[in-house]
Amino acid sequence: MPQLTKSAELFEKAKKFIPGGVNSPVRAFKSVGGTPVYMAKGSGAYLTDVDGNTYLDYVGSWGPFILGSMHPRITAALEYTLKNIGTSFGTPIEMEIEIAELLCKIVPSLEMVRMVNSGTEATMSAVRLARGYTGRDKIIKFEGCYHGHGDSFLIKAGSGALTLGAPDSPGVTKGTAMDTLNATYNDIDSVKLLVNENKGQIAAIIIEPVAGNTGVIPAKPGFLAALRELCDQEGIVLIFDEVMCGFRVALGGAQSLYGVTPDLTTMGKIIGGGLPVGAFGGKREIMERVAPLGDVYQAGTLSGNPLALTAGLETLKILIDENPYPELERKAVILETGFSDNLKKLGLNYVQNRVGSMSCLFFTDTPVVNYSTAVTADTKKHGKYFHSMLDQGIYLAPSQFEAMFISFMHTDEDLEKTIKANYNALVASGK
Ligand code: KE4
Repeated sequence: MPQLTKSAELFEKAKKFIPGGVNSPVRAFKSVGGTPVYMAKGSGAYLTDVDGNTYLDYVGSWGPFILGSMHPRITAALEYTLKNIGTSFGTPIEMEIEIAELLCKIVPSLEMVRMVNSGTEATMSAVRLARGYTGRDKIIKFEGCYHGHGDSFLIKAGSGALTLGAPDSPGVTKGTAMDTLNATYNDIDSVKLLVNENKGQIAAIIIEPVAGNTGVIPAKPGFLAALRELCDQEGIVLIFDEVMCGFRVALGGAQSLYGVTPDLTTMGKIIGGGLPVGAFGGKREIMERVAPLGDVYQAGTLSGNPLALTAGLETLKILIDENPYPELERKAVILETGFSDNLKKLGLNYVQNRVGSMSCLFFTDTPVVNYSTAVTADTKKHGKYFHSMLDQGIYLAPSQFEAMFISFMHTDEDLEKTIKANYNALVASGK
């Protein structure tokens, strides 16, 4: 059982100066209880906390660390930039062209791309662009999906909003909320109903093509293609929010895995390699509406800064050079199989959803295909499970409605250790 003395002291102090003691709500351990663990060092698949306890890391900074943290090539590239280039100029730099060209080569939907500093900036900008391009106001999102904390998205949102039981946020005006419609994930009829009720008013449909903020929910076969067809028929901009699943489930993201090409794609996490980077891009005809070429305004002081792009570029180059995806799939299957063997031994029918190296163990025996089936999970049992795993040195997302990420640095021994801990934690969580 790790001693969390220093973490507890720091958390008490943090709460004096920072709302809830954290700079992002889902870190606060609210839904699992207990004290958030203050990390002091990350290396590869491991984290070390301020009390000196080490953990196997399955959060990976919420997705960026597909290669593990502090990858030697990325740290070397950052050192070079710091010594020889600089952190930010607020001017165009060559690296911006390099990453834009590379992204357009890798991601099927990208003909042009704009760099920003977070996933939220990417999704906010993509929706504003779709509204500007179509001249329409409404958007359709999916209950439980999370697209960052932009006002238009905090309506039946996932991730931390769902974790805290506040999927709708105060502060979002009625005018904004009325332009956001929520459909049911994996239910094309629910989308068609909204489209028909709002004929000619829908600017965009935005979806996580692999939902990762309601736990992990794969799109059912044919669902994404049906969305594509509907958007083509209705002149609606189809936006794939690949902030989490992009470069995670495949180098070209979910759109390359499923063979469905959106009009716009939003990106983040992995393309920053642990530094703040987001991006949105897609069809040239749409992207040409972005200022200063077009009239849809979007801007950012630190967009495309040399330091963040260095980490992002090096990450992408490693993914291209080393193609970690087959090995990530092999490791993910080991973990999934180990967990399901444990569930069988214990006579438990909990549900596991997985796409590539992102997965979720739901504490429910109901197949999880959308928000309403995800929330049948027993969050109290999940909380006990979480703490038992933490006590055994396994750091998971402190929420039932988040994903578990395997990195290229997790070894088979690490996976075996995790499977053993999973058995003990399932016992501890109670039948
Ligand atoms: P950021 O603004 O947090 O960089 O990205 C927002 C975002 C947009 N789209 C998707 C699909 C996302 O998953 C996210 C952010 N993901 C959460 C984790 N589920 C970030 C963790 C947090 O909020 O602290």
